[in-house]
Amino acid sequence: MRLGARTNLALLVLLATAFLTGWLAFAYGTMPARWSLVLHASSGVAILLLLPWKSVIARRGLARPRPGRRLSMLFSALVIVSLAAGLAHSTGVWLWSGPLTAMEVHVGAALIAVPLAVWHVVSRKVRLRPTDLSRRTFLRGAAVLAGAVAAYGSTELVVRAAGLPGRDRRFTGSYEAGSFQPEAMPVSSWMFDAIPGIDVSTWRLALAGEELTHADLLSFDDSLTATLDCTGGFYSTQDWSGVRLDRLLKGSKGSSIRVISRTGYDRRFPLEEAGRLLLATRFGGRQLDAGHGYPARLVAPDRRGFWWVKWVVSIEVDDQPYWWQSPYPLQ
Ligand code: HEM
Ligand code: HEM
Ligand SMILES: Nc1nc2c(c(=O)[nH]1)N[C@H]1C(S)=C(S)[C@@H](COP(=O)(O)O)O[C@H]1N2
Ligand SMILES: [Mo]
Repeated sequence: MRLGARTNLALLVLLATAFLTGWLAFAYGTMPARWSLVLHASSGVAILLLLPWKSVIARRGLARPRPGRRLSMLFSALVIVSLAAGLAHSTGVWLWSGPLTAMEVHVGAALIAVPLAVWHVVSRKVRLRPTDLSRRTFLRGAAVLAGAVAAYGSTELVVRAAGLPGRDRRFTGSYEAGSFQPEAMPVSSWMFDAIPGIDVSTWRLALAGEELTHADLLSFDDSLTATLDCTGGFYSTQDWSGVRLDRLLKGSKGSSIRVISRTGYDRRFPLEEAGRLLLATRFGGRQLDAGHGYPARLVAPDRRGFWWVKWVVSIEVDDQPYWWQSPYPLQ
């Protein structure tokens, strides 16, 4: 009984940690992503390690004729799908089927599981006693975590020793795809944005009261090599060219830059970053194609793919702080 309460409590902490560190990893295109993922993967593996104990609790629970048992089964299935897809992605044994990547299945199943997890925990009260929060419990918790870090470390060693595709992933966990081969670069979107049909003869870039045509943009030739790292689990490095935003914005005053797509999708950046942002019209020496953001798309080095706004129609500078936006796009 007590063991049951502690197991459930440990699962609660681990589920919350996995969920938060998963999103934290997505917030970075730089090294903090790696540390978030070490914690993430360890808590994920710890959940896996506790499942034999949890199955004893579950069997007991299922024996009671309590309403909502089916929802608990659905919740279990989603957690198992998420765990399996996470491991499939990290080892590389399965990376996609049809339109979905293993990473999308991993995150999608976890997202659908959230309301069920809340319901599961709220409707099944775990009665804690003071002794459950003793030094001993704390030490056991630490032991579970240490075991999980070790288990995660060993999965990484197995991936390398067995030469599984997972050994070639980047520090964000993403796999290389079509680098320096624009025609082989995957096309992706954050959620459901469809590729708009854009006629360049009427397309204009709205820029602080001014309007630029596609031909105006093509007269610039700023270049940089940068890696687009999609949270869907792939990355692709290309030579991009177009125009740097500091050149377009010529000393505009304000605190942030808002880059807006034809589809309505938008992201805000600190104004100081203008010199590192490129509005690209070409990649790999050829024109962008519709899927990759033609006629112009943002290149945001060291930021995850969702910052790389495609089909840009407008760039604004104003006083709103850049962090005053949803941390992840909502469309
Ligand atoms: C990996 C995550 C989890 C899975 C897959 C899972 C699954 C299940 C299943 C299938 C049952 C049996 C059916 C039922 O009683 O509804 C159950 C029972 C239960 N679960 Fe969970 N659960 C998880 C996490 C949690 C957490 C975080 C808590 C609370 C903090 C919790 C508390 C309980 C309780 C109190 C029972 C009832 C046990 C009994 O009646 O003897 N579970 N769980
Ligand atoms: C129920 C919640 C979740 C659980 C239990 C879970 C568990 C896992 C596990 C076991 C792995 C494989 C770890 C390994 O390399 O051995 C993994 C990988 C990963 N998860 Fe999750 N995860 C959850 C939710 C999320 C969410 C919500 C996100 C993002 C928003 C996310 C992002 C990732 C990423 C990027 C990887 C790849 C790490 C790598 O390949 O190095 N996860 N997860
Ligand atoms: N307008 C718009 N731009 C967007 C997105 C979107 O959904 N709509 N998705 C972003 C995401 S999540 C990624 S990973 C990249 C994908 O760029 P690619 O299709 O050139 O690989 O575009 C970004 N720009
Ligand atoms: Mo993405």
